Amino acid sequence: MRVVYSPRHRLHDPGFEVTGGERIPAYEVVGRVEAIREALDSDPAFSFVDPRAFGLDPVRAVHDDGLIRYLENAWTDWLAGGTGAGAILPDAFLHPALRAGMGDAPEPSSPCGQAGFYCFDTGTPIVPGTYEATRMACDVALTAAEEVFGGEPLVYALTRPPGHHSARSVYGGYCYLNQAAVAVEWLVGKAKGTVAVLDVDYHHGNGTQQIFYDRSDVLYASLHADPLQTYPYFAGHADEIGVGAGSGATFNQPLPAGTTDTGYLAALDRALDRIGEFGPAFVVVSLGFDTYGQDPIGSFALTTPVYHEVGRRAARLDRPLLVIQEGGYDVSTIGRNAREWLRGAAGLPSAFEAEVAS
Ligand code: OKP
Ligand code: ZN
Repeated sequence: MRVVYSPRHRLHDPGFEVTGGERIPAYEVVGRVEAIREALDSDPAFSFVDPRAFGLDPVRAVHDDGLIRYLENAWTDWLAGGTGAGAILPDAFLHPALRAGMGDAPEPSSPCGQAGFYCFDTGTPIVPGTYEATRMACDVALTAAEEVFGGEPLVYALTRPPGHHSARSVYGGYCYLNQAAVAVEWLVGKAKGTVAVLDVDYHHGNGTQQIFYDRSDVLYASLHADPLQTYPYFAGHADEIGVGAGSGATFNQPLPAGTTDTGYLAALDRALDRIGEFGPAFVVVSLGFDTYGQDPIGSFALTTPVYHEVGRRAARLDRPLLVIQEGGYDVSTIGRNAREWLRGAAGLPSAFEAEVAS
């Protein structure tokens, strides 16, 4: 199985986030993707491929030009603004109620104001290499999409930062550009057919949902922690089903804290049934391992063997699978969990069970 990977994800490494009123060490670290790379590198079932450059057009197809321009220039403008801070985080947000009944606010020229105009949380700092890394994540996902379009049945885009929280014109949730959405839109254009997204990250992919909410040619199906209790808080409810032509093409299953392998697989089967009925030309998986029982920010109780089974069931859709890495923050287990998922999807036996038995 081909794995598209670039070491340039390392350019993005803020080192901290602000969560619940505290400045804490970042969960979204370089070591996450490096742990996965090492786990796959030791297994001859996986071969690594370098990304190719696709330029900005596929990114422009899903993101607002203002957001792209902001991410490209944010660091230079921040330095010119002279605050001296080593990372960009907003100090005010464009909360919709602030302008209720008053129409749209113009984009500020102040670097801090711009950050609040384009960002929705305090967990997603911009540092000097952020734009290059998020652009690279798009090229990695697009290269994997091209391989799948060319006939590969299963390709893995080993990306960070993640992307599924970034919407058409706003970023957040450790995400900047939404590489899964970029790849989906590219595949829709190439295939002149439909694409389904299976989002199995612990968090709801509010960005991907928003980008395709009115679209009948992209089904978004997600299993995630209940947004009433869990980030991103404001999207991912079961009654969000899409709008207009896209009505019925969004399928959310919020799951309770403590969700076990059994409960998870039952929800997965409902999502897979929906995808099967939709009959897409391609399936794009937003893959997260923050559903794992030991994940430091998740509340589910999944075990390593279930990832092999989830991959196996996704492959039973019998559609080409483009798998894109999103979250998962337990660096000590993310490598083996990813290897299990992908081996399951490839129809290969579990490597973990063999290791436990020996
Ligand atoms: C990105 B991905 C909870 C804070 C949550 C942001 C989480 C972003 C997850 N106290 N912070 O979906 O894995
Ligand atoms: Zn997540």
